[in-house]
Amino acid sequence: MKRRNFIRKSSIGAFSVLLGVDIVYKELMPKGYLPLALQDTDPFKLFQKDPEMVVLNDKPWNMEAQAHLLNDYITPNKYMFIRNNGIIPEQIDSSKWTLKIDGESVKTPKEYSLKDLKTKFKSYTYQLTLECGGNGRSEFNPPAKGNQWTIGAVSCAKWTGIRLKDVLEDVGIKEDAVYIGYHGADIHLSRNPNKNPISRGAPMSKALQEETLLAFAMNDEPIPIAHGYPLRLVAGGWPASVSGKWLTGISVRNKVHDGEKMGGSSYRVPCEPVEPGEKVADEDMCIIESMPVKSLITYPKTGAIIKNGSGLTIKGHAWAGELEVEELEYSIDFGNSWKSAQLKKPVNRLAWQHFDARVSFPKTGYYEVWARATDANGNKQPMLLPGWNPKGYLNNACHRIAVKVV
Ligand SMILES: Nc1nc2c(c(=O)[nH]1)N[C@H]1C(S)=C(S)[C@@H](COP(=O)(O)O)O[C@H]1N2
Ligand SMILES: [Mo]
Repeated sequence: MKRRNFIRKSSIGAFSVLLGVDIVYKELMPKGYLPLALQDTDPFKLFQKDPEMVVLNDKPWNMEAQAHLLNDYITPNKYMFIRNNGIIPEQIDSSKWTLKIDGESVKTPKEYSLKDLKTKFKSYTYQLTLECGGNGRSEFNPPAKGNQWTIGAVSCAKWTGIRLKDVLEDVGIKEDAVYIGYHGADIHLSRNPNKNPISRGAPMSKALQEETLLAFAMNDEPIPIAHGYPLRLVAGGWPASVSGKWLTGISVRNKVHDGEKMGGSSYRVPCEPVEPGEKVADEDMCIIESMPVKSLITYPKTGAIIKNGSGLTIKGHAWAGELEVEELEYSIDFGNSWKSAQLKKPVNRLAWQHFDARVSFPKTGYYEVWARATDANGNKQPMLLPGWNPKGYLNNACHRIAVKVV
């Protein structure tokens, strides 16, 4: 890791952005002095993330949770994965922040200040599941390039903001609108100002949903810097790459948005299943929309030791993109037989659902507990790996934990 280089290249202003606060007395610091928080430590972890979060890359910053850290119904800031494609904006002045709505399919482009957005439109709060399309990538074979996410690139925080649909209505959109694309203030890794790290989007049907927000708060506080302060598009249930951070613009398009990471194998999978390792032509790739049914056992932590005869209560969450999860089953015999867990309804559409079950084990020994969710259309999670695809997206295999009964 070349953290030192990263720090030397940045300015004190950028440090403050990373820390989320101003460095008081910065003008009194000896020349060339590097504050402790910016030396060998990772600024996200020191004040914002739990030390148990796993850093996958620091250029750009990417970190994931471990299953047992995600036990809360509402994911707290410190356990939320970070996925950045570029460099976090180095100067953020929320008093000057604007959102521009433009594109072929708006009648007249319009620009709003943050204050306009907050005062002109009604606010809503929803808990929304955000899962990176590449969550679970590390299991694919042949291996797929990219962050080697295991299971921790998923969160379900509480987001507060205004409806994108209310803003689009205020601007006035044309009948030929088919897609929206977002623009963020982050910086390309090459620092070339003409390049965008990412600019993705979604069809109008998703853009106009009640739960699709322009959010300014997460878990009742301003959105943390790493998660898109001061404004973020949040589209729950779809690959989290649709939820643009540090949002400066939305383009309403008369065709499928063609921004960075909308084409090739980015967030796209073969429309029909292929052999592992097979080359797939561009026109045979389809954009990922709703995420597949999935679940996570968040209690106990894998490796738990249980006293014989005492039994165990397992806990976790299940989610299924646009759909509700209908059933959650668990198995202690490697998937030979399954029992139903208790599954709660979601607090709102697109929020994950909690489950728990009282598990008993027949005798001492090693066991694995597997969880399998079924969505409202009857789709079940595969027990092991689902279909291979070039970038290793959509791994919704059953989550498993190991336990020893002694
Ligand atoms: N502007 C911008 N928005 C972005 C990204 C990014 O790099 N830049 N990454 C996307 C991807 S791929 C994911 S998975 C989510 C991660 O959100 P989080 O870091 O808040 O968990 O943000 C999405 N929005
Ligand atoms: Mo992602």
